[in-house]
Amino acid sequence: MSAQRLLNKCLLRPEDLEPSREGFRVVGAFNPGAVRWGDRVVLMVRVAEAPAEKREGMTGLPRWDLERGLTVDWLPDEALALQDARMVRVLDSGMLRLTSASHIRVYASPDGRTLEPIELARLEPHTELEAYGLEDARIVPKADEFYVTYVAVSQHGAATALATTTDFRTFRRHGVILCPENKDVVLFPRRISGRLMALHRPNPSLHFSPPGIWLAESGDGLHWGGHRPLHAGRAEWETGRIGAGAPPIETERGWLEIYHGASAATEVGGVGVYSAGALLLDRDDPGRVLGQSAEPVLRPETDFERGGFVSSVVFPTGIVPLEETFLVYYGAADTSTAVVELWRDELLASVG
Ligand code: MAN
Repeated sequence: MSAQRLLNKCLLRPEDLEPSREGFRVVGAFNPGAVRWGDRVVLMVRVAEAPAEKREGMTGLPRWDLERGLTVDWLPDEALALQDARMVRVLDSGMLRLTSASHIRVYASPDGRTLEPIELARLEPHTELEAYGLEDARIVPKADEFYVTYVAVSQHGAATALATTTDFRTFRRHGVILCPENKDVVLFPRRISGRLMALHRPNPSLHFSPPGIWLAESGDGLHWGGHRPLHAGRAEWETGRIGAGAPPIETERGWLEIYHGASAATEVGGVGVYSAGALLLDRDDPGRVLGQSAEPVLRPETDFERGGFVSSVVFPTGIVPLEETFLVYYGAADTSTAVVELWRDELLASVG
């Protein structure tokens, strides 16, 4: 049984935003990192753009050029094979390209429940390792600053990079911390036995097991080791794809992690259904899984979750604890940013 949804609404849609360049359209404003910041909630939203222009028999593939910024490579349709709405394969080279390129825009919500898209800052690709975009920020507070992990995509693959900030206006960028292909990296909000800990999701090309969530540790947040598998999806709804979602929240019973899982695609060019589940990890040794929700706690149900750039996706990326509830921020259908309020007790009961 899915969790009861208290407040549930779409906070931001592509049509609320202006493209960053002429000749582009915003196709997604989704997968928001979220964190409490004083009285406010900061959202770091992934903004995906695609070429506005249509050319007969051609496909425009966006890319960030180090000198020119957001630009388009036009390729003849017959040189490409469509993988799904998100990417194509270039037949000559066999390599993948994304059909949209993302960057990250920063907003502050006064109450976590409403959003005026007044931009505080923008993170755009600025290295070769970011040429296909910046995606899916996750934010945790650390002493007097915030750590932001995000996906850096390029011809070298999808890697995870780290940025830090104290004010959400300027960011210090530390570069790639986990090499391709690795995304869905979320840090634990405090050190455990003196170590920084992270959940991550390596995606090997040889599959000896279904994709899984791993645990890693670090002294400084830049150098990671102690890698070990934590949870591989075994239930039907999480065997296609899996990954950490929102940063773990500490409760009296352990770390509560809201993650995503996708069912396997049923057709070529299809994408499985993305749902959210809950895991409970030991407080002192998060490598010990204490419980898992038998069923997803959220499945795509509303119109904005079922229809969009990729249909049937709920993709949790941020969480803000309140007294008896959590505000969970998520991407809906790879298109919009949404929030849902869930009972804390119900989530904890779901993990057994
Ligand atoms: C997957 C999806 C896309 C994303 C690419 C690259 O295909 O998560 O949204 O753009 O990976 O990270």
